[in-house]
Amino acid sequence: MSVPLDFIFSQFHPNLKLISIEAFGNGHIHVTYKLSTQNEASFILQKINRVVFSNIPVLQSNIEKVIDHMNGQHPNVINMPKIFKTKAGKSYFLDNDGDYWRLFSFIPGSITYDRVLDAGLAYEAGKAYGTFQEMFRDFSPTLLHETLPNFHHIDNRLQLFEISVLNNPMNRVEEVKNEIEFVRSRVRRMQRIMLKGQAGLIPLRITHNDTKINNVLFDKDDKAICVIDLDTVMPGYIHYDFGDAIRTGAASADEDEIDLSKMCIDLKLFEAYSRGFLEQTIDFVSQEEMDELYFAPQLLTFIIALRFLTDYLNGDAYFKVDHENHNLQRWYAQKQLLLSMVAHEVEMQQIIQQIDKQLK
Ligand code: GN1
Ligand code: MG
Repeated sequence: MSVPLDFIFSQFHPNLKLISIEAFGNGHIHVTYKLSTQNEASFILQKINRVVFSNIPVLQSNIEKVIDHMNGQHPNVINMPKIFKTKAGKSYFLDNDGDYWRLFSFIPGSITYDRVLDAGLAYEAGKAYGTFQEMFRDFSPTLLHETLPNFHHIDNRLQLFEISVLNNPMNRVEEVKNEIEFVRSRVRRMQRIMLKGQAGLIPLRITHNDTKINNVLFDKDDKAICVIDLDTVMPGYIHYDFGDAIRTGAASADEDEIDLSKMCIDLKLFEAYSRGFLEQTIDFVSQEEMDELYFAPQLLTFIIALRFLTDYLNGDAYFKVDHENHNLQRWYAQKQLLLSMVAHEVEMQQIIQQIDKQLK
């Protein structure tokens, strides 16, 4: 039997009484609830996915360091959610079922969007993730543990994919053999950023690594407050953050859109996001990094599409799914988005070059 949520909450706040509990957000990894209390304060309670994260104490210690670093050190960051400690002084609670829980404050009035509906929002999101980059510019990567090693490493993702194709645990390979060919035909191009990184042409930075648009908190006037979901803050290339944000922040449809005719890259949103992002980062982005920014959305859309397809082959062991074909549906939507980015890559490159020129 699962442990009651009010008991979990009492480990962090023994004297506060809960008045409501609701399932919250659209994350694919953890189980998230919003809790309200008598005194009107609200909280975010999460059951941490222990299949995905094998060392939760270390994960939590990273997050504490990241939040401490972000708090109060930049004029654009008004407030980060606070992370609470248990009576035992830990930022997580381990229950009798072996599940780990954590509690954050809910920032009153904050909202998230799964998709960007206008250029103003895209600009704000770009500013938020650009500010994140700026804040961690001088942060030593050695202070953070790598929570999910090789997370956006394309060769790692391809290797895991090929293992799933070979093992074929759900007998789904035959059904998707054209999709497997699609992946294999694109491998070479997708290795470019990794190769430049390995050659020392592109620097490792601290990156967020999960820059979905629903990981930005907005206020009621649609101004970005801060970025959340800090589980994957680790060393990475700037392209990982830029690319993944465009994947959800400049797409014309949801991540799992069924009607593929609705899915394309929206160049107006791309322009607005890029402007917001580059305004914050232009002072330290190198020319080599800048030259690959237009391509980064293709890489990250490919990587995450590949992860959805791999998870489909594995029987949906990683991402939460709403139905049997959900991961496959996500794959098709992301593949469509990738094709649209390829079709518009010259325009995307020109947009970056133009903003670069204007800001320098
Ligand atoms: C997961 O938890 P959420 O939904 O913010 C995933 C990301 C994927 C994303 C796809 C730790 O993020 O890497 O890009 O789903 N997070 C992890 O929507 O794997
Ligand atoms: Mg999230």
